[in-house]
Amino acid sequence: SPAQGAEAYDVVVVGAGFAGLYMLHRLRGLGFSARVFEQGGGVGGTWYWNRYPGARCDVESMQYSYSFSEELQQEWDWSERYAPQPEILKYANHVADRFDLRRDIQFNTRVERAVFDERANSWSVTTSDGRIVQAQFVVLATGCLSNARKPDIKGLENFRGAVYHTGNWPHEDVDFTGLRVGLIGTGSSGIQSAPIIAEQAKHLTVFQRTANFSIPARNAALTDEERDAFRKNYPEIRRFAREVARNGIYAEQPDRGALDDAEDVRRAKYKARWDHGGLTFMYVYNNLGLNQAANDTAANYVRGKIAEIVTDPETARLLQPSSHPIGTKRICIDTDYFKTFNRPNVSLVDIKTNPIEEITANAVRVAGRDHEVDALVMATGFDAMTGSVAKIDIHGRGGQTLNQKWAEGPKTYLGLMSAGFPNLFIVTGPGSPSVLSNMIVSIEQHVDWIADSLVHIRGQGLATIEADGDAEERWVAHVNEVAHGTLYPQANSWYMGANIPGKPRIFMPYIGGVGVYRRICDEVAAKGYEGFVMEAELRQQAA
Ligand code: NA7
Repeated sequence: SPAQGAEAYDVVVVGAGFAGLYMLHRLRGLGFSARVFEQGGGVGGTWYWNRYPGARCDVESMQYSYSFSEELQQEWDWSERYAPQPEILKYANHVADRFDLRRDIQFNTRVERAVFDERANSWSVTTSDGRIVQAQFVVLATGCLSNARKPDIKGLENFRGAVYHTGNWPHEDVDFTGLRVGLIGTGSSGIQSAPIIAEQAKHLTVFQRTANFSIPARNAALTDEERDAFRKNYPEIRRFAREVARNGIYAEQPDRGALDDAEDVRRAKYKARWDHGGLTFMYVYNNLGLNQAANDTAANYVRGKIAEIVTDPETARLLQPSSHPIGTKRICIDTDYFKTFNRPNVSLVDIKTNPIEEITANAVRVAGRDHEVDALVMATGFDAMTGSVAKIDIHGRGGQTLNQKWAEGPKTYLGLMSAGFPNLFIVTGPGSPSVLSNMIVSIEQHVDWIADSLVHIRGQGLATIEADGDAEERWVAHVNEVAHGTLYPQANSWYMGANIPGKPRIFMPYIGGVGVYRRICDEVAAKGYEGFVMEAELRQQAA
């Protein structure tokens, strides 16, 4: 038990995004005392920070929502097929209010350090306001795309205009009217924001390192009929998303491979999905992620579309992705992205062939030419999946830090725990489907699993739960093996840590599918938490 007088909780939760909010709600319902620390000034996590123009979820709103409360899912009205960031943030705030969560959340507070006390079997958690609190358990609900990364580009500090990062956007309105804007990065954030910035700015120059595949969203207002269709069928939709769909999204599942259809049939199917819009483009066939020739058919279809949309042939050529199979970098979902390059005030600069030489006071220099800009938007992504965990100085058994242990890449058992770090859970950590799935489906599954395990521990009067080292090794090998049976590791993606110089190249998420993964987690629990070590007594005290 913690030192007399110290502030103590059963559980400290780090982060008040969708994972932290639901974790807190479950813990309360089970009678655990809990405290959430959140670095932002409000709830919502990634949706609190990513306020850039055009920010939107690429999972449809009726599915990118909690399922744990029937009243909530019946009563909340999503306005569009793909919810814009302000509406998702409003939803997160609604959930916080509706379930009275705020009183246990401390905002504007970072967790800086967490040290496991092997004698007390509890964590000492140091926060940025200089306090230390004790907790038997710590849950890292720190998010997968939450540590925005501004790259080190030579001369950036000399730039005299404003520099923004999409993942850390100001709360006040940013007005680009009359300005020449430079946009660096063409992942989802760059692709979503470019068309909107282009409408406002005097000129937009997009600096592209890797051309990306993007599918039209076909976003539209949701009708009452569409909302009702979901609401009536939610039990089946949610069951399917959890148990059947590989990525936690209810959609028609492919039953054949791309090469099983004749060319004209295949094109007709791609066209139908292109016209329908959204992520389901990739579910036309079941082998696009597995077979290069199959993948080429989809990739070529999209390249053809880009060539049709973009009028200038050289720009069209540059915008056609060639460096990776379609889908092996997160596919983008856009509204008028490619069309934007037909505007007279938009230009594309290839920084693959000739990388940015330097940024000067008022320009981005590429191949000896200065592209003058008044403002810069960095859409350069995140230190994904591990970045926010790594920022916390976590000490487990024997004083080992998690950063030391993960120096060659993250190691977890089921993405939930890491050996040597007892009573420390991660929600949607590396080694779980996380970013390859509808995050809310994965968050709910992890939070429920963690909640159940805590009830088990309390019921049995146990002191600790910890991943067994051998079980962890086997899981890491399995995650790796499944990934290497696919085309995914071919891309220099953030799934691979490839966007961060020096980060180990490991395919981080588990690609076996959310249904398979859920069954594995459930079986592990049913077998008395197989692969986890649980102790009633204090290991070190006996020694
Ligand atoms: P992403 O998908 O990581 O995209 C970042 C983009 O920035 C990508 O085009 C990168 O090119 C580019 N980038 C990164 N560093 C540099 C440097 N140093 N110079 C030039 N260009 C650079 O981040 P997003 O925010 O768009 O999206 C993240 C996820 O959020 C997304 O996948 C959805 O799941 C939601 P690269 O491809 O590395 O060559």
